[in-house]
Amino acid sequence: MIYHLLYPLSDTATLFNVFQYITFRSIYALLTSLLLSLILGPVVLSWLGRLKWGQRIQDDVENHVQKEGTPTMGGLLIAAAHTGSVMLWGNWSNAYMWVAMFVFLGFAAIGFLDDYIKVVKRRNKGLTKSGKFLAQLLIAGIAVAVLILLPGYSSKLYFPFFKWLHPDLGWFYLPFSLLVIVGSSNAVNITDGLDGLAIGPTVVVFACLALFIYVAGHVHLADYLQVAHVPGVGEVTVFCGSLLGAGLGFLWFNAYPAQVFMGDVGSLSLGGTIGFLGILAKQELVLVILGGLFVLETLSVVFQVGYFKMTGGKRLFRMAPIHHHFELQGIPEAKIIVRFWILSILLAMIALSTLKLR
Ligand code: 57M
Repeated sequence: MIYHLLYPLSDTATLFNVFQYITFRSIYALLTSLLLSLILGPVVLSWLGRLKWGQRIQDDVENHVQKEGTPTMGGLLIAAAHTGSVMLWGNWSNAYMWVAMFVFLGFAAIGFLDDYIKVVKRRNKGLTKSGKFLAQLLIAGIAVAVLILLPGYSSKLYFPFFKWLHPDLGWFYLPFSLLVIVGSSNAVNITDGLDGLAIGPTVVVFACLALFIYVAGHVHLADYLQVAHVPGVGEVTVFCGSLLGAGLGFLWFNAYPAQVFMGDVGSLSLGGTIGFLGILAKQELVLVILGGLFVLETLSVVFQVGYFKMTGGKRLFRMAPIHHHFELQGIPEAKIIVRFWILSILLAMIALSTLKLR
């Protein structure tokens, strides 16, 4: 809105030219959503508390029992701060921005419904697994179909390290992208089991995705780094900046010991959006490195379940996802969290280095 109101004034005063710059608006989108979440945080927390929308805790990990009743659905705070900031700083005529918003809010709606059934209706299971999965496929499918139909977006798959290799997947790009988006959404959800464990790496990932998307949208930078150029996609950097700010604002309250959990409304929307932004930036494969922490958490569950079935009841880890394994080894929660953050920063650096490696 600010872009549409103030940039036209650059005809009368050149100072207003600054509102056309993506970098400028991304930084202010970040600061706005951060400020919004810090201001709204206490209000949302006491509101969730008054409604008694608190987490019910399974007692299989002993030191989680004390977390009983912690307000959940804090993802609503992220959604409010992010939406407000994007509406203020984004260019409303950019189609990519709207599709990204559709994915974010679509996945948030699925998560909200799941949380609502679990927390408010007090039914343990929430949405059925298949219902949740189908809804995720539907949102992701609509978004990717729109993307493929947009002029300027290609269904080619770009490989890191081998920059000359980019086969066109055609309509096969659709199921491939669905796997990326839905997989990413569920991977972040699985990781969200300790205070700040999901939001910390998510913020790191958004910072890198902002850079990847800016490069993809910039004709000269994309050409220089030999990565895919997607005309118009640079505007989504503002969207990334805003999510980064909203994520940091949420971390303020979710940092150990957490005053609020994000709930599925947060984890599904953030995860789905990470997958979608990776696709927008044409960095689908680099996303495996960038979001490597989420991949490792998911693999720990896959291996745990597989090993359990193969050996007729033996366990590979004390408990999966792997953060529970470390907890049961007696490592303090705060230490596990910070170590996982360190790992996610290292992985992000490796992912960024692919811009220069070939
Ligand atoms: C979400 N939810 C947290 C909170 C958060 C197949 C299997 C791997 C599925 C997995 C599962 O259910 N994952 C989905 C995990 C829960 O957090 C809520 O859920 C939201 C995210 N969806 O925002 O609302 C608990 O996590 C803790 N928490 C924090 N701080 C936070 O900031 O401490 C969350 C956020 C909260 C709180 O205690 O209540 C969760 O872990 O339940 N299942 C599991 O993760 C279970 N693992 C398991 O059963 N492993 C088996 C097999 C199936 C692989 C095995 O190893 O043998 C664990 N779940 C729990 N305890 N609660 C087991 C231990």
